[in-house]
Order: sequence, then C-alpha cells, then structure tokens
Amino acid sequence: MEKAIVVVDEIYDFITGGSLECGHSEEAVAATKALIEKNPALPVLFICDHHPANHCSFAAQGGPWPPHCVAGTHGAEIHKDLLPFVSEELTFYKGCDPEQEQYSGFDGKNEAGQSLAEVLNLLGTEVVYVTGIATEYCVKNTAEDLLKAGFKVTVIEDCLGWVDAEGHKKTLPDLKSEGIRIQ
Ligand code: VGL
Ligand code: ZN
Repeated sequence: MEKAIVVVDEIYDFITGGSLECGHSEEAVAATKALIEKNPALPVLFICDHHPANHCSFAAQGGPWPPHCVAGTHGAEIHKDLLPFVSEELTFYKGCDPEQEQYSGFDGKNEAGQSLAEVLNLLGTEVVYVTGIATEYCVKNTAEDLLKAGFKVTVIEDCLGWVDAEGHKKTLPDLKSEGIRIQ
C-alpha cells in the first residue's frame, strides 16, 4: 500500500510568535519532522494557507481571524525545520482568493495548478498520514475530504496544533467516529 504524509499549515503565523499562534505548535513541528525522518521513503505534501492582504477571513473584512499567512510575508512561510523536505510540486496553496475561505487542503493547488487529490492519485497513494495545524479547522477539513475521496486516513495526534485545546479534544473523537484513525 502506497503511503504519503500530508503536512497542513505548519506555517509561522500559526506557530508561537505568529499572528494566529496555536497551542502545541512548536511540538507539532518537531514531531512532524521526526515522523518524516522516520519514514524517509514517503512523499511529503505540504498545504499552505496563503491569503491576500484583503482576505475575507480577516477581521477588517468582517471575518473571524486576525490577518495571517499573507502572501509574501514571513508569516506565510513553512517552518524552517521542515524546509529540507519541501518541494514545489508537492506544495499546495489555499485561501488565495480574497472572497473565499478554504480550510481544506483539497481546495489548494500547486504551482502547476494540480490539486492535492490529483497528485496523491498520481503517486498511487492509498494511505495518508495527516499532521499539522489547526486540528479543529484545516486538519479536520483536509482529513475529512481525504476520507471522502477514498483514501485511508490516519491523523497523527502528536503532530497536531490547535486554536483551542477544548476544540482540539472534541474534534478527535468526531474524526474517529467518521472513520479516520487517530494514532
Ligand atoms: C486555519 C484559521 C484560519 C488553519 C487557517 O490552518 O486551521 N485556521 N486559516
Ligand atoms: Zn487562513
């Protein structure tokens, strides 16, 4: 069975010191790096929240969030500890349209315009290990869309960061009941 690792939004604005810093974010990056190093043969696909400065999810436009992951800023970059594993064709950007919130990595596209599902299928992937930030938003939506698309999905608990610890704790059993493994 072909496997792949999907890393969701391990980006500076979601990590300690960022504009939308999340709980357990530095630990999630360290655990994700360890997971990748333990599985050197697996492709690693990166999802990146990537917004224009006037994105609809920002408070100034009536959205719920402070400005974050604005294209061209440091806050929009993947954590440096993961950069050795990043490749352009396996990096997918979402939330690029000012009018649309996109929590799911499934809405992202790489530089060549390919979607996450398209590339996972080209790689022959059957099993996907999901890591990243934030459990309750982009991790949840990405894992659910992967499952709907027919992949076997395992979310790696140590590798998660959250907006709200209670929300994180509630999300895991919900995902489990839908058929997503939590490991
Ligand atoms: C996310 C809030 C806003 C996430 C993205 O990656 O979970 N959360 N944009
Ligand atoms: Zn966002």
